[in-house]
Amino acid sequence: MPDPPAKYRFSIGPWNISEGRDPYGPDTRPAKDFAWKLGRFKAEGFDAVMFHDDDVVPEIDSKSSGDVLREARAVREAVEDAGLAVEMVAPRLWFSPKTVDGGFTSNDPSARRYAVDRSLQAIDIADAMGTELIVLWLAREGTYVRESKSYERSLELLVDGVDRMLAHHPNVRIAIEPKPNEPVDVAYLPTIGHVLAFAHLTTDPARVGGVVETAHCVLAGLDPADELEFALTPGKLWSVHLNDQNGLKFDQDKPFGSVNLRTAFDQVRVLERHGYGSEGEYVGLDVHAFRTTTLERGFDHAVNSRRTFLRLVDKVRAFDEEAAQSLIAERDYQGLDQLVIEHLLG
Ligand code: GLO
Ligand code: MG
Repeated sequence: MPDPPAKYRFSIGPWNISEGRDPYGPDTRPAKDFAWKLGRFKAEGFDAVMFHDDDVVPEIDSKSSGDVLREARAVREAVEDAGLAVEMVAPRLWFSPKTVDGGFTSNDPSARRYAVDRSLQAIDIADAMGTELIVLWLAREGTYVRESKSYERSLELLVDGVDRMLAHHPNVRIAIEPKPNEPVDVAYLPTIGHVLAFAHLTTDPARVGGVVETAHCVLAGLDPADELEFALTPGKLWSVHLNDQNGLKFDQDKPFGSVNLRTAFDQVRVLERHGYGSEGEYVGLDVHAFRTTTLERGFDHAVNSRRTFLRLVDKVRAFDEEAAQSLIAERDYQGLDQLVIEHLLG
């Protein structure tokens, strides 16, 4: 197993500085422009930016492919000028009126074509921005009404879509981000287990991996550390979206460690043990400010998540593994449990 990197590198998306809107009320903070966000990212110790295709090129569907790529190159320059890198590009397939019934798995063939075309264009954008990593969060690929679609047919359509993406560029790597629900009732690829099994249905499984997000694991009733390690073991964890989630409710994207510090410790521990980051992977933070947050504090959730991660790295490195091993050998899991708690209490 590789050693953990001497220094972790962090990524964040422009959407992680948001305006506080929820389904019940409007914005609570004014929007900040992209240049301001880049400045904050750099100043607060971030190394790379995660992008949706339309974070790179707003109004993307109304622009020619030449204009899209020109704008992408300009954004790359701005990112590099700010001293940052581009981690990944994700096609935002869930906003368009065309994808109300899903993208790749819509019952409408023109929606399916749109999803594939837009995903291929996202690969061109990634290429222009100097990254090979595409993140695919399949937000609307699932059902509200089970009888409306066949799972088998939907899997075939998803495989076909991903195969076309793989064929589009010889170096592209597709990291699928599983989530069990929201916005759909029941998603087709709800866990990292589904994602890695799915990878083997495609023409080039070596170029299909995963992104694990803490909150999505909690929503699936699973342990985020186990989900991370399931992908780490075969070398398939190509990014992470660390955050937190208070049980089974709407997706919260809380600061990392803010709900369950012990689970956060366990997540950092598996990343450390597997040398995550030593192949250039970033620690992505997919976190949102609380609606109550003021503009002045509008990036603290990200700064705090990064700080908590680094403090937990110290905690993991200072953990008394020898004491843990001897308690394990005695089958004294009660003692082991308290060892972890005392360690976290400091
Ligand atoms: C939502 C997802 C979302 C994705 C992002 C990248 O639940 O976590 O934030 O990570 O759109 O595709
Ligand atoms: Mg995410």
